[in-house]
Amino acid sequence: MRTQVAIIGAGPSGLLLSQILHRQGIDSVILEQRSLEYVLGRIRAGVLEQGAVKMLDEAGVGARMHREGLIHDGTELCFDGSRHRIDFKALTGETVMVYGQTEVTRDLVDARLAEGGVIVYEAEDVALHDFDGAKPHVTYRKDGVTHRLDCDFIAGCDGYHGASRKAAPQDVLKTFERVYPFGWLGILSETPPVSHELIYANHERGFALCSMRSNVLSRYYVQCPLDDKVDAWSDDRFWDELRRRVDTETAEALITGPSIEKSIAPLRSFVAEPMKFGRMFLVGDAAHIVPPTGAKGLNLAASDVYYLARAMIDFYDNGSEMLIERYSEDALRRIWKAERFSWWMTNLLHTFPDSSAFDRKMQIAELDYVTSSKVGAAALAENYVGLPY
Ligand code: RFL
Ligand code: PHB
Repeated sequence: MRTQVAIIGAGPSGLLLSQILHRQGIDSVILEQRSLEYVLGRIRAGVLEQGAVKMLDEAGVGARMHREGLIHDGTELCFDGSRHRIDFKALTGETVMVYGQTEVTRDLVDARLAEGGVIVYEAEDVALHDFDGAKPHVTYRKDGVTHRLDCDFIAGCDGYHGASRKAAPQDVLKTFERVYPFGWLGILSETPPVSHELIYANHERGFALCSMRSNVLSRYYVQCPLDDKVDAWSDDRFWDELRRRVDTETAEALITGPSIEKSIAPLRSFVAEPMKFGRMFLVGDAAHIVPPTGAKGLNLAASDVYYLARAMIDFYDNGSEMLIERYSEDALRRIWKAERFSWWMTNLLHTFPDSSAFDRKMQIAELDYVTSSKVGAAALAENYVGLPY
């Protein structure tokens, strides 16, 4: 089999890249190690920046998002027992869109399949070859048979644990990492959200977040020790802990119900440099991870796709390799700023096991500054709605 771009991974970055290239007449094949049901079962990100919304529109998959997504003009920070609003719209002129990653993925899969796109699910032992030259290829096994896919470029969109980053020459690859000493325990429940905007709460017992997927589906998180087991958290224990970490009004307004999903995610900051190795590119989580506090993971995947699709379109339309050569540099400039913001939000809002009474006072002083100074609030808002591409 031959294609122009071999894409490893059918998560949001692989699907979005394939769809945008297709609309510009560039052919791709996606190889995904899991099944479609497995990919759609993962509950992950929930907040889209305007840049990501624009990318989905340009990919021709924005209709349902605009119908069902919730536009948020601001968010609330809760500390010392009260809530303080950050007005994104007034501070930056921009808003964010609450629309789950599962829905984004579903819309992209539907579009790819409707337009004749090839996604090979349950592709095993995907291996990348010869990307240091002009004729790369990928091999994989499907139903016990080994296949070969020849291509011009390989896009490694296969997430943090994928094969692409591992295939990069390890003497060239540099990695930067911070592992945080806690996780987020998240639940999804078929209850109306407690507030029409997200509430990020700093509390000495640990961080909490009130989020949502729709007007009838809520997503809540509490910070928990890394070694906690999901089974140790009954729904009642979760709701009690959440109530203790938010202000009284929010705690009293909270409508609880049985959880329909419950999981613990570790928090990590990670960047791999460079993101280009000859004719192979790393995209999205394959190259970088952010802690979810700034809601940047999925949005960074979209901006990587923007830079890579632009470069490939320029290559096929004009024969120019200039943007291809610059992909890593262009993408990393934006990535490091999102890494900084996510790290800053994480430090501001979480309780660290070794933090002192002084550290706690610093957090409260900074939260007070951010919520009472227009400049402080604007810096948070500008980063949250997303820096320009
Ligand atoms: P994905 O979504 O991980 O997709 C990668 C795809 O590649 C497949 N794959 C392979 N395919 C073929 N061969 C191999 N060897 C392969 N290895 C892996 C995988 O099965 C998968 O389908 O990466 P992508 O597309 O770059 O998208 C990135 C986003 O998914 C990610 O940034 C966010 O979901 C991060 N994230 C969150 N971001 C937020 O903004 N807000 C959140 O609340 C949030 N929660 C989360 C998250 C990520 C989590 N992970 C990675 C465990 C919660 C979790 C639990
Ligand atoms: C979510 O709804 O899952 C969500 C929202 C905002 C975040 C992280 C996760 O910062």
